[in-house]
Amino acid sequence: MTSLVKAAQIVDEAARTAGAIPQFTESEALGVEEAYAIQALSMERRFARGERLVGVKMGLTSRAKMAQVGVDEVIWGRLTDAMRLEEGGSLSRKRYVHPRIEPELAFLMKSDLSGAVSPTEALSAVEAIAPAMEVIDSRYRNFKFALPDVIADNSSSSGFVLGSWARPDQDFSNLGIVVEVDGRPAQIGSTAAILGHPIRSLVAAAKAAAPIGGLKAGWIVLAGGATAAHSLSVGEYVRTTIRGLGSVSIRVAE
Ligand code: OOG
Ligand code: MG
Repeated sequence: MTSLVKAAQIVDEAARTAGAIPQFTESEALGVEEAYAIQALSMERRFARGERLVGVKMGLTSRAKMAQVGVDEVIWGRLTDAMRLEEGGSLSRKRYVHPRIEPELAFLMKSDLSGAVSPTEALSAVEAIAPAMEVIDSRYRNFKFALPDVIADNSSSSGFVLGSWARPDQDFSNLGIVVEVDGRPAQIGSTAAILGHPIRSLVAAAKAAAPIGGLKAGWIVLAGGATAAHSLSVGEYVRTTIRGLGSVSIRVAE
């Protein structure tokens, strides 16, 4: 069996060099706890190269996302400063294996939050919310994986772009979402698709992050894609608008 350290090196190298790898679960048994240990070890390698932890991403928090990848458990991963893309800027297609983009709602934390919390407690720890997009890029061939594989691979997280921050004391339970590609609607949805209300994703994040010390003030939390993800091609201009919160966009360069 591949050691956790070796597996962490494999996923980290795949992410760093944009090379596809076979799924671990194709050739060996891998548990969810071991998978999170691999994720932690692989991210340690990035931190050793100078990247900084800036938050967490929640994944598979909507039916559309679960159906697209055939995994139906909520997962989480780590966000680093190096993964942040400039709003209205561009991403380089060749730095990814087979990138997809998805609409997200981002939380900016005002205070620490950890463990079992209520939606009200979670909301009072939020400084601001923003429309966002996440670039996901499974390091596994054909974007195919089982639950432990995707967890080990930092839950496919590869980049994120944030729109303008807005006050959290507004009703964001059911805001319309449109993802446009070159001006044409590619995905349509609602924030309600995220566990019924995006705040539930923050509740889940506080619980998930408890073993690593919980969510910290200043961190960003991505609530999870509200629609299926869109596969990116060079030249595309993608813009996500969340009704009442504004837009966020990115261009795909070579
Ligand atoms: C897994 C990551 C899921 C989300 O927002 O649901 C995710 C994947 O789709 O590759 O980021
Ligand atoms: Mg996502």
